[in-house]
Amino acid sequence: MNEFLQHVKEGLTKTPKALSSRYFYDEIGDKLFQEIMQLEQYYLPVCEMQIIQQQSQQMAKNLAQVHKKLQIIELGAGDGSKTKHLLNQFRPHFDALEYVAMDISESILCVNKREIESEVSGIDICSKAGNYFQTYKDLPETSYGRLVLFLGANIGNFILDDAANFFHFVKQGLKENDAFIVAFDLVKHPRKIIAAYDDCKGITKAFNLNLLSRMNRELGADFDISKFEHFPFYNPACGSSVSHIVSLEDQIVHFSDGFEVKFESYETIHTEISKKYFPKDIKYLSDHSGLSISQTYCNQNKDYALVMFNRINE
Ligand code: AVI
Repeated sequence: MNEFLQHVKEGLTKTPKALSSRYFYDEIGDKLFQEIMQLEQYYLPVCEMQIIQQQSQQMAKNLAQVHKKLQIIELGAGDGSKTKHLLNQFRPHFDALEYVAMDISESILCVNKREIESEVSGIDICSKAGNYFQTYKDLPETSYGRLVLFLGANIGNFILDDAANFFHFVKQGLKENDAFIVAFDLVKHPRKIIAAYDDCKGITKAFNLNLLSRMNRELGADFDISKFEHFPFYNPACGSSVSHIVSLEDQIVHFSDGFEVKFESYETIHTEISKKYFPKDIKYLSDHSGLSISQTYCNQNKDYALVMFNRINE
């Protein structure tokens, strides 16, 4: 059975219903996400860009003390619009630089390649489309030092224990002195967070509801999108911003293979977690993975951080 269909059947028959946010990213979802990244209310890219522009030199200098040649692997690379700035600042510090972009979306990797090739010179570029749990595992050994990048606050799309397992997984591909840089959206005023996931233009709503349209397009479902609502909320006690799709009435949705799903009024599908981090959560990831925190690079507001973890001798 098609992987998406299998996931949908499992997710829509359990209680409460849930689908993974990784299925947001078809071609339409990729475009909507690029629009989200331009929104003023979606503050994350601006925070990250500020750190990349002002502190990439320092990151490169720190890494150049231990590696002359560097392979940079970016997991969930997206369109490369921020990474190109980082690569340009890294380039002069190394004898050789290789960039490997990994993303589930083949179409966004094409954008990434175009962007990096046209704006960064003197580096080797390669892209690997697919689930990065697979593509990262399949990477050949390298004599270069390795830096794994996980930007865009993508780590927030894992619950904390899954994030710890992910750290453990990344560590398997690192040798001594290799590094892992992770972008964390830190806890901040709850209203600012809520606004980022419930923007006035309704782009985030369209992004969330595209999951229903995608099931219509790819699985022959008959979701009537107007009978569902986008509903995000934020729990400041644990830093979890979660998004749901709410059914506005009792209804049955049919799929082309005969599968049917019944929704009661106001029943929800959980579609995404976007966790905001407390410092203790970052320490938890370090403690549970054995990757040590070597540097923290913050934006001016100190509410977004790129943290460098290192694999040290055990
Ligand atoms: C990709 N990820 C880090 C985004 C986030 O903030 O969780 C996806 C997103 N969802 C709604 N807006 C943006």
